[in-house]
Amino acid sequence: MSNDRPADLDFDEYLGIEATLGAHNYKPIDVVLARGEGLWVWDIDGKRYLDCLSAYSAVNQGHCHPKIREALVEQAGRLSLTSRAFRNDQLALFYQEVCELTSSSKVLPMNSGAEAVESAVKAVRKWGYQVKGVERNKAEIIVCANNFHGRTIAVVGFSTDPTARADFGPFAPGFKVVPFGDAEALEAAIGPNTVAFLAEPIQGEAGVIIPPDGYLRDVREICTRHNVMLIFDEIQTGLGRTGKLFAEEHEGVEADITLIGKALSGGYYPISAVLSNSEVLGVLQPGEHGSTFGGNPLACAVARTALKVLVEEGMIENSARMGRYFLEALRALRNNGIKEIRGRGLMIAIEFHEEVGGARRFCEALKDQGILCKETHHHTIRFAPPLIITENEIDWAMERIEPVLNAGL
Ligand code: IF1
Repeated sequence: MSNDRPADLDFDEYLGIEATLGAHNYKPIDVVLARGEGLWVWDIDGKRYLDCLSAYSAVNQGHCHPKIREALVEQAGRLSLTSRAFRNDQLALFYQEVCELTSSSKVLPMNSGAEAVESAVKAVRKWGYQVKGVERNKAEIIVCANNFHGRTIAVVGFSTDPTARADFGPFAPGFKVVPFGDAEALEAAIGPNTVAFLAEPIQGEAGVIIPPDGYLRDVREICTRHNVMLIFDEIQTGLGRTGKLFAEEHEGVEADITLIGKALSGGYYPISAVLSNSEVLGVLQPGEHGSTFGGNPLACAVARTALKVLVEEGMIENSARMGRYFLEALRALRNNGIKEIRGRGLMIAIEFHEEVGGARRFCEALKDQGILCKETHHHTIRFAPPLIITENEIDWAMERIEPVLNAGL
């Protein structure tokens, strides 16, 4: 399918202007995309690619899902933004539908994932002082090594990635780091001022790091026993990515606070949310927290439809089935350059041995074969296609992945 309209610039002009006028805070794969539909995106020359990144799991529903687009356009023609100085006719409906779907009883709507993380940090600190009785300005939150929770100052302040932290200090105090996957280390780190434990159920940016079986159950039990709030950041793992609505469900546990974003709008609009209950979010009083766009009617209308199609079109179940199929196909690859293939649902990664020399060149070669994916932490490729992928399309991808991996190793 060709583009609906000719590109305004040619490839080199796009790259030249970005290099000159844009901050160089990314090193993207050099493809200039112009259109997206479902699994597929097209560049300015009309070349088609299978998207195996899904905008870092923000387009789980597939690119430009027609029903989400329709909701966006319809609402955009009626009312886009009121601020929270007034009420609007979409927010309460979003609250009802997201709470029913996620078994939550209180919601705080924000815009980006990092804002949801920051909002949860503020709420649990206030809960610590006002409910748990922690000494003021002494609240501690425990996080995991190799975490990724966003790019704001407080959040990068508790990152263990030197690249994310270098020369951005000074940072906010009140955070302790423990190894991911080690429940005993968590318990040992809890003190009288601990108010919460914040973790991704599966670490995404770290390279799809799946904790040992039972870890989520263990941290749930430890947090309950010590009256510490358990916060799961499901901004990337949530909304079907791992084959369940939330990754926590793989161990049958329920966090006190669940953070969502990204696919909450199917890639159409920035919206995130802190999902919890009155004990935690009830500590926030008028004027203590907010955001110009938080809970706006356009975001809420889009999110309502994004959640609806996720469930009604069986995307969560498909993620589980196709994840097993994709993992099995990848594990059939016989390459001694591959260190590990891991994943849950359609959150999959291939880690290469260091001597292979990095994963970027495979992403470049796969791009030439019509597959878009992205390396993380140098030696790992992530595969995270939209949750609508079928066996035929995975077969199509494998016909290209195998020769690229074999040629390069
Ligand atoms: C970039 C990474 C992924 C997230 C989790 C919170 C946030 C993210 C688990 C913050 C965001 C994005 C950020 C984006 C690339 C992407 C990413 F590589 F940066 F780490 F997915 F792995 N919690 N992840 O994954 O949400 O504020 O971005 O809406 O910074 O380039 P956000």
